[in-house]
Amino acid sequence: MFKRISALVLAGLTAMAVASCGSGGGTTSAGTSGGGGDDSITMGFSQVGAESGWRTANTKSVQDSAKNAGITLKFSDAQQKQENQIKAIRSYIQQKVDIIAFSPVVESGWDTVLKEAQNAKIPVILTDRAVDSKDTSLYKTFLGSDFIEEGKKAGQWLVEEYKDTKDPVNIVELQGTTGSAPANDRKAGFAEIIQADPKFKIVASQTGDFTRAKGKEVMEAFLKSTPDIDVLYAHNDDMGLGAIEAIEGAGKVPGKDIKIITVDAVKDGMQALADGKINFIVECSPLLGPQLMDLAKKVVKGEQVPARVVTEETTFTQEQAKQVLSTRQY
Ligand code: GYE
Repeated sequence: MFKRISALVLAGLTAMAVASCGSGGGTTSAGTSGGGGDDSITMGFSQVGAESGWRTANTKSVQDSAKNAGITLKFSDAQQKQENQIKAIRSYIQQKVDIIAFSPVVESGWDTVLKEAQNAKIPVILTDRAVDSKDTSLYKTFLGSDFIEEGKKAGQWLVEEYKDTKDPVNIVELQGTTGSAPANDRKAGFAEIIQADPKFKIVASQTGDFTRAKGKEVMEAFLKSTPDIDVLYAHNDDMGLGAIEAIEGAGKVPGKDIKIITVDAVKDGMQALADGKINFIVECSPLLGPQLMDLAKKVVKGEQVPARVVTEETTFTQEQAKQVLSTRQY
């Protein structure tokens, strides 16, 4: 699988890829690595977008780790559009990269393009988000968090927090990108835990597309349409932070009048948690780069890798956030 192809040729092909991705609005850039030589690995990486603090940290982790591992990275940003990701993957196939890694924006609709990569004998690694393809031979491994577990942890905190009351607890939910693995799974994990007690009621649930702007907009609508909101469960920090602006704008106190649970634990989220505006954060680590590069090297060499690599994560209360805030990397 090692390519005897010079950096110059690769650069030329990358320029072609930029042209072919152009109409879809995606951006492509080639990172150069210190590796070089005949046995250097070229990875084509299709990123979801730049929708959140998590994503920015994830992109940096992938780019830095490729450099450190001596892997030449061709990186493209799909701006949260599946069609852009499919175009990017097709262009990586054309360029005969050694390996393709991508974080699928949604779960469905990947079989055709993954089959094309398989036919071209280019291995694929899923990173961060999963696909729902029945044929698991279409990818070598899936590296990322257990999103169901994250949803469960959010639910468990809520159950504990309200254990002494029998009154109804009205919850609004800001979902991530519709059809994405983290939105589907964080919703399902949370629902599974809270359904054990009928006092917990999800009174409104809508997508905020994992962005601050959408989180704010949807929370404003919730505040107008839904009286007596006790709890907000946001599938990521960014939507939670947008919602905080909406809550303050409505003259309510986030963290007190409305309790807030989010997922990710990026710096801005952790700051809001330490400030008492968020009540609990379930961590989801974006620092997948080093593990991704290790797996890529093994896969290119033809070594066996585990079918699933799960990231280790924790949770944070307000007190814990105060303690770790200064050392947070992202
Ligand atoms: O939680 C969110 C991002 O796929 C785990 O995507 C990722 C999610 C993350 O936009 O902030």
